[in-house]
Amino acid sequence: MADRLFILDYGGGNTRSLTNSIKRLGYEFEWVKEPKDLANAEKLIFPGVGNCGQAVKSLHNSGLFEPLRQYVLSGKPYFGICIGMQVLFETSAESPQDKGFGVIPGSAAKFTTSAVDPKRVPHMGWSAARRLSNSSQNPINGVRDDCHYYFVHSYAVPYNPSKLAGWASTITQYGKEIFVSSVQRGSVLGTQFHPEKSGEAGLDLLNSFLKTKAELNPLKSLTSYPEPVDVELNEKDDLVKRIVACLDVRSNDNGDLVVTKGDQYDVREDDNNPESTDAASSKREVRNLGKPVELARRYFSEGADEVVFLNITSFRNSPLGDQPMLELVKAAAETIFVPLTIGGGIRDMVDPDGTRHSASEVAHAYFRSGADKVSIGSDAVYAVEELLNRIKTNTQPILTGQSAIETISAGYGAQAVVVSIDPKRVYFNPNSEKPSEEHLPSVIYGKDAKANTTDEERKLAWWYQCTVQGGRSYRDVDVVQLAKGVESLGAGEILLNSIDRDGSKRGFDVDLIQLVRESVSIPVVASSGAGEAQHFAQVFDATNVEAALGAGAFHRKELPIEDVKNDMRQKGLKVRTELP
Ligand code: 1PR
Repeated sequence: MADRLFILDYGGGNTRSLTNSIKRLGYEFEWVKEPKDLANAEKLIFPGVGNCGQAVKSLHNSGLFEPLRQYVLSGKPYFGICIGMQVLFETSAESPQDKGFGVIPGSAAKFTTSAVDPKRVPHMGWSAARRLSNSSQNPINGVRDDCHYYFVHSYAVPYNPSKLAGWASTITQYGKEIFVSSVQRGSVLGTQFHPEKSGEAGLDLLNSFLKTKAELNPLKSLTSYPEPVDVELNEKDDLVKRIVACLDVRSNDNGDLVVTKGDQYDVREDDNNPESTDAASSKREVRNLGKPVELARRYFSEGADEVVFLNITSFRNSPLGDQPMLELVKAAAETIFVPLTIGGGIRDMVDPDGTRHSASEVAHAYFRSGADKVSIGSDAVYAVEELLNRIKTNTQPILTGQSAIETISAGYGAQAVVVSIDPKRVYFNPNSEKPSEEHLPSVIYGKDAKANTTDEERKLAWWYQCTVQGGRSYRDVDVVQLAKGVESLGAGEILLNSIDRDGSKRGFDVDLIQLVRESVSIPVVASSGAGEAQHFAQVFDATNVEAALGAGAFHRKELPIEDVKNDMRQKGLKVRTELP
């Protein structure tokens, strides 16, 4: 008989991924709704997402803070995930006034970025969790040295050997900082990473916790502490490069949701019979490359590190509650245990009956359906246009806090907000023309361009103009302005597409990727143009970008994800390994 498992949902973010993982492992669970439920819990998981201070405040407001602290002290099996681990410590610099349980000495601090340690914050991606030689071998702790786990956080507890001996179980190096990636003492376990989003390795870890018979190990009865263990900084940190599978989704002419794929954002097939005068035979069908959830499941099983769904049909006639993409995300989250991003239509909306929904409400609906991140396209361009105008006219406050990026980032953390950029090259003759002053930072001269550049292009120069509505409308904003603008508004990551390279299989626009990556300090996902395995290693080597995305070549089964990863391994790039 399995132990009575309870999950504590403080209303933060996406608990659906965790419950889907537990169901996939074949266990039942109950929700902690009020303090008295903790008395019935034989095992407890606290999945924390987003802001530590908000989690602590929620626990106080619901009267759960002290009962939960007593549960942990009692030594009953506890698994704290991300914030659920940080709350075991004394405080977090994220909100020093909101004290944690203080069960473990120490505090979480924000990652630092500097010239000598130019890492991107948040730490968003897959890293190793290296087991300390003095960590206990308790079967409840299934963290493995030979796998990678998914992290998404801006704060972490620095590793202090003497202070944390007996608690720190694994450490992880990010940039030039070594932090505690998991803790365990007796039956109390915590991970900074998200096992419910860490593929089979994460499921295996959850299973170790769930299948190990509950033992009561009151913390005050545990009196022995191992000798502290020092850890040296490695030349390279533990972060691996991410391979992202992207599914552009739209309804076909029969109203079914299909995976489609643009060729320079044109998602319709070539004319079947262009000479024909018969409308039916020359009608250009929406490319149909498969069923969204089925295809996404295939990519998960093939080793995709992340899945992105981009809804390129805004379902204007559907109220928020009936958005077809919500059902799609729910279905995908049931069997895909890596991060899910949903983009397209993340903006203020009005139901057909006139009910208004803020962008934050729209995002909340997707988070509760199982999405980890939302991606904002058009609205981000409009927000940056307004920001640039406020700066130009010195209209205070410069940051109003009203944009979709700002409200969602404030509510769910920067790591939950991706901005999708759809730029188009604007060529000009460098000998006789040039763009307006403000766009000069986004100019590339063909003679200096890197890989994948034609002779014709070498004679020219170009800047990158941003578009909205899927490339249908051009705006007077360039990629550098947009990238810097969305970062200042609170975006946590940039999905950098290229209309020119979309569907071309010519390789990524390396110049664009490098230009944008050097203008921000948040992670960038290279997108558009992948056609061969070597295109991925090429863009990682040329730009050191955190992640690279494929779509058409994956959908048409021309390029297995495993081939991409093998090519990267052969070239010395760090790639996620699944369970051996
Ligand atoms: O403006 O917030 O509603 O968001 C709309 C979203 O839909 C944006 O992320 C925008 O990029 C996307 N989108 C809109 N129209 C299209 C289209 O193709 N007609 N898809 C579209 C853009 C870009 C990538 C693509 C890569 C890789 N797709 O998703 O998959 O270019 O392709 P490849 O590997 O085949 O070369 P909003």
